[in-house]
Amino acid sequence: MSAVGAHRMWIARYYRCHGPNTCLIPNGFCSLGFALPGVIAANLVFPKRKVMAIGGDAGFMMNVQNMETARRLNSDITVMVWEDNACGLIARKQENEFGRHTDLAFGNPDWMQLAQAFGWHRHPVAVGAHAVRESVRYNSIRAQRALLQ
Ligand SMILES: Cc1ncc(C[n+]2csc(CCOP(=O)(O)OP(=O)(O)O)c2C)c(N)n1
Ligand SMILES: [Mg+2]
Repeated sequence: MSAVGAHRMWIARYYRCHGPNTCLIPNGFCSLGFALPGVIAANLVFPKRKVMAIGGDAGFMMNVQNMETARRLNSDITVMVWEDNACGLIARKQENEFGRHTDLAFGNPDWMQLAQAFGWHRHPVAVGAHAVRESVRYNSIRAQRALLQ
């Protein structure tokens, strides 16, 4: 389950689907904040499948309250947040168009405290494809609600 932002471009280009309808990317209206409620819904529809959302920090924070929904529904999900402390895609688009961008930076919460507050497991991911792969594998098996950052 992809959110909307710079990460979406990477998912669309590089994620290898192994079956139809197994990678959902919001197009058209491209609603920011789609991924967390989306992956909770995916887990409700397919409770036995491993489901994961990847999103940016702006989109994740837009619907952060659904961390409580996931806890209440006992969702088995993994959520990876790509943190750049900005609306990255918009900054990039504005730079391409105008050579500069407006004030698109913001601060984030302490992810550890956020995860703890909502009863989630949190895991900082080291840089590199191998580390990311291992972290996703480990957390999707071990943790019921994992927040990877
Ligand atoms: C409801 C809504 N508001 C605004 C937008 C426009 N928009 C598209 S991407 C984006 C920024 C996304 O930032 P983030 O989630 O941090 O992802 P990043 O690009 O930094 O990876 C915004 C504001 C949108 N798609 N949907
Ligand atoms: Mg961002």
